[in-house]
Amino acid sequence: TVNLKINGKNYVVESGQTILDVCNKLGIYIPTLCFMKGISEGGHCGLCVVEVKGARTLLRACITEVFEGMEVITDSPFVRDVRKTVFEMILADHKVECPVCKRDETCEIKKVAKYMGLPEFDFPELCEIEFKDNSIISREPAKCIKCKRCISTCQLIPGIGIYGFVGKGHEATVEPPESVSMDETPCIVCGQCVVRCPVGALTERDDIDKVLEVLADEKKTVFVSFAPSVRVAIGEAFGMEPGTVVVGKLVSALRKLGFDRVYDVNFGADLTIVEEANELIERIKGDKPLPMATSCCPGWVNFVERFYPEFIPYLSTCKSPQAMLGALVKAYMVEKEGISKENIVHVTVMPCTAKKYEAARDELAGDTDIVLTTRELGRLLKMFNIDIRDLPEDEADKPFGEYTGAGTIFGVTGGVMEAALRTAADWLSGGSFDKIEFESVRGFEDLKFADVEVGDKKIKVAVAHTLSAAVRLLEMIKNKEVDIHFFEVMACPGGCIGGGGQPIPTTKDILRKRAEGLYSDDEKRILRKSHENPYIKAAYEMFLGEIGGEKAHKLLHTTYSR
Ligand code: HC1
Ligand code: SF4
Repeated sequence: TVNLKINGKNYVVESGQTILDVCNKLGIYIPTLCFMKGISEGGHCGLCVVEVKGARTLLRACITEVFEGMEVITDSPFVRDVRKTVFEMILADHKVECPVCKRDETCEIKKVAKYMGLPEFDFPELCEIEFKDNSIISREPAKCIKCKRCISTCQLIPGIGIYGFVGKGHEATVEPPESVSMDETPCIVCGQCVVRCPVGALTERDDIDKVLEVLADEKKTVFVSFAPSVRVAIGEAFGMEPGTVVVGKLVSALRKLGFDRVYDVNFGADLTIVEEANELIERIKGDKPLPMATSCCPGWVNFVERFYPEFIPYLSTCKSPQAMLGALVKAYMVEKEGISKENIVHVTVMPCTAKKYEAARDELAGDTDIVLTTRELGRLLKMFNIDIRDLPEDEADKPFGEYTGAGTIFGVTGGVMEAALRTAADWLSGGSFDKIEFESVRGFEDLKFADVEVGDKKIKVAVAHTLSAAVRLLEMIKNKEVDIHFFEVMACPGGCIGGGGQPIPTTKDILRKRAEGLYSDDEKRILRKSHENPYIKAAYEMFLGEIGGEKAHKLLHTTYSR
């Protein structure tokens, strides 16, 4: 430990930490626009300067380690003055359009501006860059403050490295190579850069207008469905505690917006499990390639198609829950209700930017028409002054709004695996498998292995989240260092609870709370195994025929490309 003084008070703290680390833990605010623990710790923005007794200049708190006897002043007229100049320079590079900026109150520049109070600012000339890239991951270079967070995020989380600096000095911008649009890069659209951007320079393509258009069109029957992890995150957009399960209020909110039917992607997740567990058992018994990989995360599917195409045969052919639900509901409405297909619209609310990409895939054409992220739904509700906190609990429409606990845990890493094991183990043991919770696939370790004994059989599985962990697993499989039947990959840290479309910020603590929310939703359900969902059973009996049969295959399975 070291003894030091901060703002005149004595503290004893662990050695080896920076001043910023120590102050963050003590709750002493030091502004910064580039620092992000584990991602960007390099001292780029210059806002975190502090006075250290004996030093000839101000020092950056993010890169200066504490030492015995150190005396630090984090805020003084001099420190403020320097920070003000630094902030003016940052603003000079930033297109200020706060009233219409998507980042709204989550913008980190606004937080710093609040700290600055309302001093006389030399308001800089507005940045003149006009270019805007309207890809699914939209870039607005005029707002970029060159903090480098996106550069390191893309290197560390998906492990790709799309972004770099183009140009020099004041003229430099952060771009994909040769300044192509994001759609032309091998970006897998996970959106992790978006949730780490401190400002509105990286956002998701905004599809709110498309939703308003179909809701206003009387010819259209518009059904909406929302993903597992949206129910534990959307509350945050309204100041609720992360992880609060707001499924009933969310249903009310969507009805208020005017959707004709409100369904639940969790039903789609239950359906996916029934098909996927069946596919796994067929693969174990038959001669199709093993291990089988989950295929519900489009960030992961994009990654396999772009970087590991030799693994395409291992991907489950099951469509994702989003696509399965869309395909089933549309076919059902056409066949049973006589509505013509072109007048049915499926809108989804997803924690995920890559789901926008998935919806546009040729192989899944028509299953999903418009995808909104959790954040976009938050903005849409605010446009109509709908505050989720004030709404009563309501129930989703039957039959496609009913779900089991297995469906809901899809939203957290290990959840798809656990849901699949609940069903596969039951089937392999002839319906006598009592265990519901599979602790061995839970938790935030980025790569986990587990063996599940079912009678005299053993199912060997692995779970990875973040693609850098997935790459380690793929290399082990290639080198025959592991022997497994089935593995789950989710591109985002923590799975979809940490998706690129979720409310900002997403910290480790927030991830933990969202995960707890999903597990508590699971625990409260009477039915916790997908194949026990009575409406899933009815869907097969009345409409789909056999699990894994011809009609199920036509509607619920897909192929991959590239
Ligand atoms: Fe996910 Fe899924 S869990 S992929 O993370 O399989 O997006 O929440 O909706 O489709 O169910 C996302 C979440 C989501 C699908 C399901
Ligand atoms: Fe999307 Fe979830 Fe995959 Fe992230 S983990 S890319 S949020 S599906």
